[in-house]
Amino acid sequence: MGSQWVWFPRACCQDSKAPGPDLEREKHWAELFDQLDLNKDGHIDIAELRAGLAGRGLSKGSLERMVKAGDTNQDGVLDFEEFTQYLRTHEKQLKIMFKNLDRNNDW
Ligand SMILES: [Ca+2]
Ligand SMILES: [Ca+2]
Repeated sequence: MGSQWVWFPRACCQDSKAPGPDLEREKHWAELFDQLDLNKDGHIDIAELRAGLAGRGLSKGSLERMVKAGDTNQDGVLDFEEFTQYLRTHEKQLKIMFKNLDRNNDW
């Protein structure tokens, strides 16, 4: 085995958007979305966000800002597209938050 290298296509691994980790991440996001979408209608509204993130020290105002920032089609709720888009752009600050969620709630 040792000397047998597998050469991945350049697009796979050199790209900043390697499919592997990205898929992993999206899977994780899908789980998060599912957890937050309490009534399973495919959208996350402020009430669900508040329920899901209750006790995380987030004010109603900051949740509203979160939804507003992510709600690109302005229908007042986040669909999965908007949710992942929001996570993508705010990943760094959200990572801390979701890390806490993981630890405390076994997400
Ligand atoms: Ca919902
Ligand atoms: Ca929306």
